Amino acid sequence: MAYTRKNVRALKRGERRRFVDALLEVKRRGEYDEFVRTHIAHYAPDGEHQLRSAHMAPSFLPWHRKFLLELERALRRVDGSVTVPYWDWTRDRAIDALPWTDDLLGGNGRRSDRQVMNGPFAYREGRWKITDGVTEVPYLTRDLGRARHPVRLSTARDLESALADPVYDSPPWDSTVTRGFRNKLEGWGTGPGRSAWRNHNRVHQWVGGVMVGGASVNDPAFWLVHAFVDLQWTRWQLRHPGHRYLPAEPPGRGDAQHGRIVARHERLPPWDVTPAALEDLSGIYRYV
Ligand code: CU1
Ligand code: CU1
Repeated sequence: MAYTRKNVRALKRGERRRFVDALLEVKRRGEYDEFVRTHIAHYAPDGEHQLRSAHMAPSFLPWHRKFLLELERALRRVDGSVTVPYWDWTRDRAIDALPWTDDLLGGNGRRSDRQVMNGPFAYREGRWKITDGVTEVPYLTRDLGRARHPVRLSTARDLESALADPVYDSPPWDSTVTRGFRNKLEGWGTGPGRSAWRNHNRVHQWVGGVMVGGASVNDPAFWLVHAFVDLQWTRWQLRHPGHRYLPAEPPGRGDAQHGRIVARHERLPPWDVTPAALEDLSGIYRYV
Protein backbone atom coordinates (compact mmCIF):
# COMPACT_ATOMS: atom_id res chain seq x y z
CA MET A 1 0.00 0.00 0.00
CA ALA A 2 1.31 3.39 -0.97
CA TYR A 3 1.75 5.91 1.83
CA THR A 4 0.75 9.54 1.50
CA ARG A 5 2.66 12.80 1.52
CA LYS A 6 0.56 15.66 2.80
CA ASN A 7 0.43 19.39 2.55
CA VAL A 8 2.24 20.67 5.63
CA ARG A 9 -0.99 22.54 6.45
CA ALA A 10 -2.79 19.25 6.96
CA LEU A 11 -0.34 17.89 9.55
CA LYS A 12 -1.76 17.48 13.04
CA ARG A 13 0.30 18.54 16.02
CA GLY A 14 1.53 15.02 16.69
CA GLU A 15 2.48 14.52 13.04
CA ARG A 16 4.55 17.67 13.04
CA ARG A 17 6.32 16.51 16.17
CA ARG A 18 7.06 13.06 14.78
CA PHE A 19 8.43 14.51 11.54
CA VAL A 20 10.72 16.86 13.47
CA ASP A 21 11.82 14.12 15.88
CA ALA A 22 12.65 11.76 13.02
CA LEU A 23 14.76 14.46 11.32
CA LEU A 24 16.63 15.13 14.56
CA GLU A 25 17.27 11.41 15.03
CA VAL A 26 18.54 10.96 11.45
CA LYS A 27 20.84 13.92 12.11
CA ARG A 28 22.03 12.40 15.40
CA ARG A 29 22.86 9.13 13.64
CA GLY A 30 25.10 10.97 11.18
CA GLU A 31 22.95 9.96 8.21
CA TYR A 32 21.63 13.45 7.57
CA ASP A 33 25.07 14.87 6.87
CA GLU A 34 25.61 12.18 4.25
CA PHE A 35 22.64 13.64 2.38
CA VAL A 36 24.23 17.08 2.64
CA ARG A 37 27.51 15.75 1.24
CA THR A 38 25.78 13.88 -1.59
CA HIS A 39 24.01 17.07 -2.64
CA ILE A 40 27.21 19.13 -2.51
CA ALA A 41 29.02 16.47 -4.55
CA HIS A 42 26.33 16.65 -7.26
CA TYR A 43 26.19 20.41 -7.45
CA ALA A 44 27.87 20.58 -10.86
CA PRO A 45 27.07 23.68 -12.91
CA ASP A 46 26.66 23.50 -16.66
CA GLY A 47 29.71 25.71 -17.24
CA GLU A 48 31.81 22.67 -16.35
CA HIS A 49 32.15 19.64 -18.52
CA GLN A 50 31.38 16.70 -16.27
CA LEU A 51 28.10 14.80 -16.09
CA ARG A 52 25.30 16.83 -14.50
CA SER A 53 22.77 14.58 -12.81
CA ALA A 54 21.14 16.81 -10.18
CA HIS A 55 20.90 20.38 -11.48
CA MET A 56 20.83 22.34 -14.73
CA ALA A 57 19.90 19.12 -16.51
CA PRO A 58 16.88 17.00 -17.47
CA SER A 59 17.41 14.69 -14.50
CA PHE A 60 16.85 17.52 -12.00
CA LEU A 61 13.42 16.00 -11.30
CA PRO A 62 14.24 12.27 -11.06
CA TRP A 63 17.45 13.02 -9.14
CA HIS A 64 15.61 14.95 -6.45
CA ARG A 65 12.76 12.42 -6.47
CA LYS A 66 15.21 9.65 -5.61
CA PHE A 67 17.07 11.84 -3.11
CA LEU A 68 13.83 12.69 -1.32
CA LEU A 69 12.78 9.06 -1.27
CA GLU A 70 16.10 8.06 0.33
CA LEU A 71 15.72 10.69 3.05
CA GLU A 72 12.14 9.58 3.62
CA ARG A 73 13.37 5.99 4.00
CA ALA A 74 15.84 7.13 6.63
CA LEU A 75 13.04 8.96 8.46
CA ARG A 76 10.77 5.92 8.25
CA ARG A 77 13.44 3.67 9.72
CA VAL A 78 13.20 5.92 12.78
CA ASP A 79 9.40 6.24 12.74
CA GLY A 80 7.33 4.31 10.21
CA SER A 81 4.47 6.80 10.42
CA VAL A 82 6.51 9.69 9.05
CA THR A 83 6.43 10.97 5.46
CA VAL A 84 7.84 14.20 4.01
CA PRO A 85 5.23 16.97 3.87
CA TYR A 86 5.20 19.58 1.12
CA TRP A 87 5.08 23.34 1.37
CA ASP A 88 2.85 24.97 -1.22
CA TRP A 89 4.63 28.30 -1.51
CA THR A 90 1.97 29.58 -3.90
CA ARG A 91 -0.49 29.62 -0.98
CA ASP A 92 1.45 29.82 2.28
CA ARG A 93 3.44 32.96 1.68
CA ALA A 94 3.86 34.69 5.04
CA ILE A 95 7.18 34.64 6.90
CA ASP A 96 5.46 34.19 10.25
CA ALA A 97 3.16 31.30 9.33
CA LEU A 98 3.51 27.66 8.28
CA PRO A 99 5.99 26.09 7.72
CA TRP A 100 8.04 28.65 9.70
CA THR A 101 6.53 27.84 13.09
CA ASP A 102 8.16 26.92 16.41
CA ASP A 103 6.89 23.36 16.21
CA LEU A 104 8.06 22.76 12.66
CA LEU A 105 10.91 24.46 10.81
CA GLY A 106 11.38 27.42 13.15
CA GLY A 107 11.36 30.97 11.90
CA ASN A 108 13.42 33.60 10.19
CA GLY A 109 17.03 34.34 11.04
CA ARG A 110 17.79 37.28 13.32
CA ARG A 111 18.90 40.55 11.79
CA SER A 112 22.54 40.63 12.85
CA ASP A 113 23.83 37.30 11.52
CA ARG A 114 20.69 35.60 10.08
CA GLN A 115 20.92 32.88 12.71
CA VAL A 116 17.64 31.01 13.28
CA MET A 117 16.90 31.41 17.00
CA ASN A 118 13.67 29.47 17.48
CA GLY A 119 12.29 26.05 16.74
CA PRO A 120 13.89 22.60 16.85
CA PHE A 121 16.67 23.39 14.34
CA ALA A 122 18.01 26.46 16.12
CA TYR A 123 21.69 25.96 16.95
CA ARG A 124 21.15 26.87 20.59
CA GLU A 125 18.80 23.91 21.00
CA GLY A 126 21.91 21.76 20.53
CA ARG A 127 20.60 19.26 18.00
CA TRP A 128 21.27 20.86 14.63
CA LYS A 129 24.92 21.69 14.13
CA ILE A 130 25.96 22.25 10.53
CA THR A 131 29.14 20.33 9.81
CA ASP A 132 29.16 20.18 6.00
CA GLY A 133 28.57 23.65 4.64
CA VAL A 134 30.00 25.99 2.08
CA THR A 135 31.12 28.18 4.99
CA GLU A 136 32.35 27.36 8.51
CA VAL A 137 29.19 28.75 10.11
CA PRO A 138 27.77 25.97 12.32
CA TYR A 139 24.27 27.41 12.75
CA LEU A 140 21.23 27.42 10.48
CA THR A 141 20.64 30.75 8.75
CA ARG A 142 17.61 32.20 6.94
CA ASP A 143 16.65 35.51 5.47
CA LEU A 144 13.02 34.98 4.50
CA GLY A 145 12.08 37.37 1.72
CA ARG A 146 15.61 38.87 1.81
CA ALA A 147 14.64 42.00 3.75
CA ARG A 148 17.46 44.21 2.49
CA HIS A 149 17.11 43.28 -1.16
CA PRO A 150 13.62 41.82 -1.34
CA VAL A 151 12.93 38.75 -3.44
CA ARG A 152 9.33 38.05 -4.35
CA LEU A 153 8.27 34.49 -3.61
CA SER A 154 7.37 32.42 -6.68
CA THR A 155 3.70 32.62 -7.61
CA ALA A 156 0.95 30.30 -8.78
CA ARG A 157 1.11 32.01 -12.15
CA ASP A 158 4.80 31.25 -12.55
CA LEU A 159 4.13 27.62 -11.65
CA GLU A 160 1.28 27.43 -14.13
CA SER A 161 3.54 28.65 -16.92
CA ALA A 162 5.82 25.67 -16.27
CA LEU A 163 3.00 23.14 -15.96
CA ALA A 164 1.41 24.34 -19.19
CA ASP A 165 4.46 23.36 -21.27
CA PRO A 166 3.79 19.89 -22.70
CA VAL A 167 7.45 19.20 -23.55
CA TYR A 168 9.51 17.80 -20.68
CA ASP A 169 12.84 19.33 -21.68
CA SER A 170 14.63 20.55 -24.82
CA PRO A 171 18.11 20.88 -26.27
CA PRO A 172 20.62 22.02 -25.15
CA TRP A 173 19.27 20.41 -21.97
CA ASP A 174 20.92 22.90 -19.61
CA SER A 175 20.16 26.10 -17.65
CA THR A 176 19.83 28.23 -20.78
CA VAL A 177 16.91 26.40 -22.39
CA THR A 178 13.77 28.51 -22.53
CA ARG A 179 11.42 25.74 -23.62
CA GLY A 180 10.32 22.74 -21.60
CA PHE A 181 8.74 22.02 -18.24
CA ARG A 182 11.96 21.02 -16.48
CA ASN A 183 13.90 24.25 -16.76
CA LYS A 184 10.81 26.39 -16.26
CA LEU A 185 10.22 24.57 -12.97
CA GLU A 186 13.89 24.36 -11.95
CA GLY A 187 13.91 28.07 -12.62
CA TRP A 188 16.99 29.16 -14.53
CA GLY A 189 15.71 32.09 -16.48
CA THR A 190 17.10 34.75 -18.71
CA GLY A 191 17.50 38.40 -17.83
CA PRO A 192 19.56 40.34 -15.33
CA GLY A 193 20.28 39.15 -11.79
CA ARG A 194 17.47 38.11 -9.50
CA SER A 195 14.70 38.76 -11.99
CA ALA A 196 15.88 35.63 -13.82
CA TRP A 197 15.05 33.23 -10.98
CA ARG A 198 11.82 31.36 -11.39
CA ASN A 199 9.80 28.80 -9.47
CA HIS A 200 12.12 26.40 -7.57
CA ASN A 201 15.27 28.57 -7.78
CA ARG A 202 13.40 31.63 -6.64
CA VAL A 203 12.10 29.75 -3.58
CA HIS A 204 15.68 28.88 -2.57
CA GLN A 205 16.61 32.55 -3.00
CA TRP A 206 13.56 33.74 -1.06
CA VAL A 207 14.41 31.54 1.94
CA GLY A 208 18.02 32.77 1.85
CA GLY A 209 20.78 31.76 4.28
CA VAL A 210 22.00 28.19 3.81
CA MET A 211 19.18 27.50 1.33
CA VAL A 212 21.22 29.38 -1.25
CA GLY A 213 23.86 27.11 -2.76
CA GLY A 214 25.08 23.53 -2.72
CA ALA A 215 24.68 22.98 1.02
CA SER A 216 20.97 23.89 1.00
CA VAL A 217 20.08 20.47 2.41
CA ASN A 218 21.26 21.81 5.78
CA ASP A 219 17.94 23.62 6.04
CA PRO A 220 15.20 21.01 6.53
CA ALA A 221 13.00 23.35 4.47
CA PHE A 222 14.82 21.80 1.51
CA TRP A 223 12.68 18.64 1.78
CA LEU A 224 9.38 20.51 1.96
CA VAL A 225 10.34 22.56 -1.07
CA HIS A 226 11.42 19.52 -3.04
CA ALA A 227 8.33 17.52 -2.12
CA PHE A 228 6.29 20.32 -3.70
CA VAL A 229 8.59 20.34 -6.75
CA ASP A 230 8.18 16.57 -6.99
CA LEU A 231 4.39 16.94 -6.82
CA GLN A 232 4.57 19.27 -9.82
CA TRP A 233 6.21 16.55 -11.90
CA THR A 234 3.30 14.25 -11.05
CA ARG A 235 0.81 17.01 -11.92
CA TRP A 236 2.57 17.68 -15.22
CA GLN A 237 2.43 13.97 -16.10
CA LEU A 238 -1.32 13.86 -15.42
CA ARG A 239 -1.88 16.93 -17.54
CA HIS A 240 0.22 15.76 -20.50
CA PRO A 241 -0.29 11.99 -20.60
CA GLY A 242 1.38 11.51 -24.00
CA HIS A 243 4.63 13.10 -22.82
CA ARG A 244 7.56 11.63 -20.97
CA TYR A 245 11.03 12.34 -19.66
CA LEU A 246 13.43 13.58 -22.34
CA PRO A 247 15.87 12.95 -23.85
CA ALA A 248 14.80 9.41 -24.65
CA GLU A 249 18.23 8.69 -26.14
CA PRO A 250 21.65 10.06 -25.14
CA PRO A 251 22.99 12.96 -27.26
CA GLY A 252 25.40 11.74 -29.95
CA ARG A 253 29.16 12.15 -30.04
CA GLY A 254 29.10 15.44 -31.90
CA ASP A 255 26.66 17.02 -29.42
CA ALA A 256 28.02 19.48 -26.84
CA GLN A 257 25.95 17.65 -24.20
CA HIS A 258 27.35 14.23 -25.05
CA GLY A 259 28.27 12.48 -21.78
CA ARG A 260 27.02 15.40 -19.73
CA ILE A 261 23.36 14.56 -19.20
CA VAL A 262 21.34 11.47 -18.32
CA ALA A 263 18.93 10.06 -20.93
CA ARG A 264 15.74 8.19 -20.07
CA HIS A 265 17.28 4.73 -19.78
CA GLU A 266 20.71 5.66 -18.49
CA ARG A 267 21.96 5.27 -14.95
CA LEU A 268 21.38 8.28 -12.70
CA PRO A 269 24.40 8.70 -10.39
CA PRO A 270 24.98 8.10 -7.55
CA TRP A 271 22.24 5.48 -7.70
CA ASP A 272 21.71 2.39 -9.80
CA VAL A 273 18.40 3.61 -11.20
CA THR A 274 17.21 5.28 -14.43
CA PRO A 275 14.94 8.29 -14.93
CA ALA A 276 12.45 5.90 -16.58
CA ALA A 277 12.25 3.84 -13.40
CA LEU A 278 11.49 6.98 -11.41
CA GLU A 279 8.71 8.34 -13.61
CA ASP A 280 5.97 6.59 -11.68
CA LEU A 281 6.42 5.86 -7.98
CA SER A 282 2.70 5.84 -7.21
CA GLY A 283 3.12 2.31 -5.83
CA ILE A 284 5.35 3.77 -3.10
CA TYR A 285 3.83 7.13 -2.22
CA ARG A 286 1.04 9.45 -3.32
CA TYR A 287 0.29 13.10 -2.72
CA VAL A 288 -2.87 14.23 -1.00
CU1 CU1 B 1 19.36 20.14 -5.42
CU1 CU1 C 1 16.26 22.82 -4.74
